[in-house]
Formats: sequence, structure tokens, C-alpha cells
Amino acid sequence: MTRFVGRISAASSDKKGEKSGKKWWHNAVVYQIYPRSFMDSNGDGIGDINGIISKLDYLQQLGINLIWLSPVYRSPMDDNGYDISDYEDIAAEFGSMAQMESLIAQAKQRDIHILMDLVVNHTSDEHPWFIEALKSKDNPYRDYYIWRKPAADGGQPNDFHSYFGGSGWAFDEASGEYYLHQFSVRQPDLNWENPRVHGEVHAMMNRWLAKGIGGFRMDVIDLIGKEVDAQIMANGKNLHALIRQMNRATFGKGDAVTVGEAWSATPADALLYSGVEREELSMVFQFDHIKQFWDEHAGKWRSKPFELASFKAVIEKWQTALAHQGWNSLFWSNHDLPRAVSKFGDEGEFRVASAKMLATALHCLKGTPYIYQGEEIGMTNVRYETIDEYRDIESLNLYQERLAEGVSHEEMMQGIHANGRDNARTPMQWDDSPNAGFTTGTPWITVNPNYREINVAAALAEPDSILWHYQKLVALRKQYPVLVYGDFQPVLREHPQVFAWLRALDSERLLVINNFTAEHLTLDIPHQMQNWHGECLISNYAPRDRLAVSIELQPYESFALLIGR
Ligand code: TEU
Ligand code: CA
Repeated sequence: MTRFVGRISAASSDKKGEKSGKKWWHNAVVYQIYPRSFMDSNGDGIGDINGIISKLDYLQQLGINLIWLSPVYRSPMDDNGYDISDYEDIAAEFGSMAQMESLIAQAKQRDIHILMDLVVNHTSDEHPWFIEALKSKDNPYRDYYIWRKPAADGGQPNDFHSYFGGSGWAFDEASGEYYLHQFSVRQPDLNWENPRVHGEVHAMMNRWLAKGIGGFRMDVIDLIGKEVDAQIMANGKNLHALIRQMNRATFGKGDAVTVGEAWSATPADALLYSGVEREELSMVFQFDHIKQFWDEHAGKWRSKPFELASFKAVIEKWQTALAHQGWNSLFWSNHDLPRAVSKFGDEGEFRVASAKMLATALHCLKGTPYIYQGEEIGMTNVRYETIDEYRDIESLNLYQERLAEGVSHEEMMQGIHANGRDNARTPMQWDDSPNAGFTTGTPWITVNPNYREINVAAALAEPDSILWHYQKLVALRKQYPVLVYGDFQPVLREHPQVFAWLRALDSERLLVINNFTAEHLTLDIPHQMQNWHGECLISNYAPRDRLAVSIELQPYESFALLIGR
């Protein structure tokens, strides 16, 4: 297997590559770890850093070179770590700084670089900055946060609503003022109009970079430039200036990887964030292919059925818009989203075939692929019977809020089953022993009962498993530059069940065909492609190395054919 060109050597080509815009990480695949649910090493039912270290050989075998590590910092865990009380200390339940430094070192020995989660739109209300800020209006830390006087009627300054339900303003009795929180009441927003906040965050980031991390995933980065009084939360006028300032003060000096979470991003925004000359980020997470299946009114709590035509249109839009400028991130799921095979594939008879199709489709697009823990074995959504089994603050808060507004229990449970964040947070399924080998204790959230069938041990033992399919895709990315730099050219655009495209680089052409349905299909091949033949790089059924007038596709059949070799 082609060894991944370690960062050091790539760096030299990087300098040369710079001019060509090539980056050391362009042929890398990222694996996202949600530490609370990945691996528990001490039996307290909560995943931890030593648990992650114990699985580094597994990740090296998969071939990934970057780990996006969701937060492990000190936190009261109101939002499972996305509420940080100390950016430079590790939550006791996850381990210690020494263990974190060991994880960074041991990962690097395996050519794996850690992306830390940077959560600086807000802190925890237990962060010393906020505790100081609460002490008095003229406390030097008061202006680290966003305070407003009550409205004329003595109520909240405006009707801004928190993403986690209720008002986005919380009243502080002591000062008679309200503070802003876009997420939970225990996640007060930082004031990014305050240069002292800039300095604090930049210094913290540089101290983490000095520990040898590979870069940052940036939480809701599109919200830090907010213009509160104008109720412009995303894409505020200072946003890009703030990101460029952050780039120049911290990661821009090296060749760290940075990916910004930007729910509001359009292709034009993405070009601002990730344009080579922009000195901002490497790429952003945009969510058009997620939001398109949310109900206009009920949002994620009422799912719209998957519909391929609009899905293809969104993916094609982003592939085309960032073809020569900017860089796409590629993902089907993460720790906030439902499982990929449940959302876009088939959990039943065709779970394996559809999971492999989704993997091939994602990894054959142009951009950086992200694998969310468990996706590589086809883990599915969970359907806990009662709301009491749920742990996610967003689901629990919105369940209460919507029921109070008259939505039925049944409808909200349906919404939570379809799009709730706990779907992604059930323990990683390592084997068929009790609690899926995740813990010898009582897991913090119930293991998905299908772990006896769906687990890593079974996948490793099955040569034709989803896991080995992912391993092959990760390896192909290092062998075939057309997969990394090939232009995206849609084909069969009007086909209602098949999503197909070409990737073209110099004389190389890779044809990718995916049946997104459980149907057997007769696919008529366009005239100019009928005698195409070559090397089938990957498929989830019998390899296909030549086309014809038409081909019979199996349910969820997917293959990538390197033409003319
Ligand atoms: O997510 C931003 C965000 O808006 C999602 O939390 C939320 O799920 C939304 O409803 C989309 O479904 C980021 C983190 O990824 C998330 O885990 C945190 O809870 C949130 O920010 C606050 O830090
Ligand atoms: Ca533990």
C-alpha cells in the first residue's frame, strides 16, 4: 500500500506545491472522533483519551491521516463539551493534558495529525472569564461577553431565539442586564468586538499549535462576527476580517489544516473562507445537503423524504463552484447529524450495499472526505422508545418547547428518531460482547441494540465488509491524483435514480456511477461512452471494467472506472 507521504516531506513539496496550490493534506482523509462515545478505558461508561490511544492502530490500519477530535477540554458538559470552562485543561472524565500530549505524539508516529475543536463563539458559564464578568459591570472581563439592558417593557432586549430553545437572552439579577447565548443558557457568547478576546484566543491557539497538533475544526465560526443589535448573527460584516486576523496571528504561519463549521455558508461564502489568496481557512463545512431535507417550518424536527434530483443539484452546485478556487469538505454525517446509511441509504436488506455506495460516492467527489466514527462499519440511527433515554440538550429542550406549543409527543419522537443528535452519539460498536465492547461499566447512553450484528470485530473478520471498502477508498486517494485534483463533470444529470459523474485530470478520466435506490435498474449508457473500458478501482458488486449500450445495475450498485488504462 502506498505509504502516506509524511508531512515533513510533503512540506518541502508544499513550498513548491504552494505555487500549484497543492497542500500536504489534499490526499488525506479525516476521521471524526466524539470522545464521549468512542472507547472507554476505565469502565466509567464514558469514552476517554486512553480509549482513543488504544484504537490508534485500528485507525492507522484504516489509513486515515487526520483526526477531528470533538472537545475534550474541561467543561461542566452542559452540551457535552461544547461548553468549555478551560481551553487549556482536559476534562477529568476524558483524562489529563499528559494523556492528550501522548495522544498527539502516538498519533504522529502513525502519520495521524490531530485537529482540535476550537469552540470560541461562546464559553461555558463556568469559565473564569464569565465568573469574573458576573461580578460587576466594570469588571475587566465584563466586556468579554455581550450584555444589554432590558427592553422598555423590562423584558429581553429583542426576540432572538436560542438554537437550543427559548430566548437567546438570559437575565442577570445582580446587574439587571441580559447576556446573549445563541446556544444553551450555560453557553454565553463571547464578544468578538473586544480585541482582548482576540488576543486571549490567538494565544491559546498558538499554545495548542506548539503542542504539535495538525490544525483546528472551528465551531460555528460563521457566528463570531455577529452584529447583535441588527440581529445579524451569521456572516456579520467583520467576520472575514476576524478570520484573516486569526489566520495571521496563529495557524497561517505554518501549514495547519483548518475547517470552519458554517451552517450559513453559500458557495460564494466558501470561496471567501477557503480561497487560496484569502488567508482564511482550508475549507468549511456547509450543510445544504442536510438542510434541504428539513421542513421549512418545523426544521429538523420534521424530516422531508430523501429526493435524489435536488440532492444531486446541491452536490453539483458545490463541486462546480469550488472547482478551481477554494476547497470542499465532504461528509454525510457528524456528531450533530443522523447516521449516513439511515439518512441517505437503507438500514435493512441493503445496509451493506448502500453504505458502500455512499462511501464510494463521497470519496470520489472533489474535496476532503470526513468519516464519522462508526460510519466505516455502517452504524445506524437509534430509536429509543422514551425521551428519558435521550441525553442531547438540543433534543431534550426542543421536545419540551414543541410539546408546550402543541406538537404531539409522537411527532416530536419521530423528529428526534429521524434527526436527533443522539443518533450519532450511541457508543462505538467494537464487538458483540456486552455494551459492544465500548465499556465494562454502564454506558452514559444506551448502546444501539444492533451491535451484535454491526461491530468492528465482525467487519475486520469479513473481507467484503464496509470497513475494508473504506480502507480501500482511503488508499486509492493516495494512489490516484485524479481522485484528489480531477475536475468534476456531471453525467446522466437527468437520471432520477442514478448519480454519476466524471473526474478528469490531464489524460486521466474516472467515471463514477451510483445507484441511489434499492431498485434493479437498466442504465442506458450515453452513445459516446458505450465502448469505454478500463480499470475498475472499486465496486460494491462484481467489478465492471467496460461499459456497453446499457448495463443492469443492482440495488445501490456503485463503481468507479478508470478509463483507458
Ligand atoms: O453545532 C452548531 C449547530 O447549530 C448544531 O448544533 C445544531 O445541531 C443545529 O441544530 C443543527 O442541527 C455546533 C456543534 O457542532 C454542536 O455540537 C454544538 O452543540 C454547537 O455548535 C454549540 O457549540
Ligand atoms: Ca472512561
